[in-house]
Amino acid sequence: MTGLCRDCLCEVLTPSGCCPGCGSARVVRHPGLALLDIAHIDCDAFYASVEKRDNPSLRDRPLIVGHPGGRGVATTACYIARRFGARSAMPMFKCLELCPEAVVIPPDMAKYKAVSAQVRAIMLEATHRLEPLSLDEAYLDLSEGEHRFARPPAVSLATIARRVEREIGITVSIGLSSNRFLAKLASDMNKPQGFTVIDEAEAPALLAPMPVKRLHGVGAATERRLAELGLHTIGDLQGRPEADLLARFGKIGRALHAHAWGRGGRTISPDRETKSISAETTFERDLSRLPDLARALGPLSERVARALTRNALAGATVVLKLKTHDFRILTRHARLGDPTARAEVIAGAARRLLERETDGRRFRLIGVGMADLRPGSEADPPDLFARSPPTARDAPAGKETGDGGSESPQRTASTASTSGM
Ligand code: TTP
Ligand code: MG
Repeated sequence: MTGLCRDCLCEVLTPSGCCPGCGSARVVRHPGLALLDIAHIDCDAFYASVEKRDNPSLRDRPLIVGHPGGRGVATTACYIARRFGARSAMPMFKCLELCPEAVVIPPDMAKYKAVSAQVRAIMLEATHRLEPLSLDEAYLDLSEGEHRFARPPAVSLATIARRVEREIGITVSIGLSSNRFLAKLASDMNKPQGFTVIDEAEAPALLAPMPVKRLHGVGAATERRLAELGLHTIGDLQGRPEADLLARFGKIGRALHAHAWGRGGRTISPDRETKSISAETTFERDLSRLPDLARALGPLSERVARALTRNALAGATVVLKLKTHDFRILTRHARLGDPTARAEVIAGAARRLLERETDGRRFRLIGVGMADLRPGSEADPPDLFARSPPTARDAPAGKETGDGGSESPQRTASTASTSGM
């Protein structure tokens, strides 16, 4: 099979043009269509698409999902709003400057979670080798399973897209390749309603003109370091020997080299665990004084503690996140003596981290998170003598990145997340 009609799902043998069976123009053609089996599926403008589905009068209007009037970021800009330059993760005020006629709707997380579960259920019918990355995206390994020989992976994927459209009323974009990195890159290339196929042979030429930040793991800091070496495009990276990148960047250098040539891992981990739980808030105005900043820690720690308890987890590392007035993100970590799920312990450690950062700088956002997660049964062993605060063996090294770095700006106020690819 080299061609597939996305509407009637039949094999298309003609080298170009519409589907001879149903006349649809939505035909995917690629020589590797029958062979490639690692996919990435990502819903299009997810929150906005759900809102448009539920209120058809919004369908042809620019829509931004976010808190109106707030200082936070837009969670989603629909594709109409994107024509005006508005983007997901852009500050709300900027989105509305670019697209003043946009309708703004506050997010309804419970609804998006329910839709996410429905999409996931459809994907699970194609394969149980499914690794969700967030509410609206997942990797799928279609190399085995009951349908593998009866149906090529591409047919399973087109079926998923068609069912999501017809049964749930939103659209997805699909990337099909031989590894995770290329599959994710592919799903992003022809949004919305894309179905993009890339094989490893064509990857180097396709990647060469792209900026290095398209590579997984290249945030603002790595991008700067690469730029200092004159490495701006993926093609520039392809020109460097692996040994050179390894010497300069260690293990990351090896991964950069592999990804630049389109190589990457294939392993899909269906049972990937939650790696961190966090909550954050954007202030009405920038704050610099410790008492003002610290006021947010209690409620944030409560939210984190509740999420830990809900998931029967405890955390051994407290993470404080701050965003400076000029949008730089700082993260600081404190390892606890014992894992905890108690809000006051989390807040105490976060406060000690905060004390070191309050030197007059102005911050627009603060977040508290827990990493190094363990089963809840390991939390808070009884302290026989006193309820003294736990010893925080603070890890001195923090991470500092600019916006657009490996850490995404305020995606949602509370998140349970897994690490990247
Ligand atoms: P994305 O898949 O990054 O974006 P999207 O689905 O809105 O648009 P695209 O078509 O480009 O995939 O994120 C999925 C959802 O996650 C998005 O609808 C809302 C939420 N989100 C946030 O809450 N904050 C953010 O900063 C971003 C980027 C996304
Ligand atoms: Mg999406």
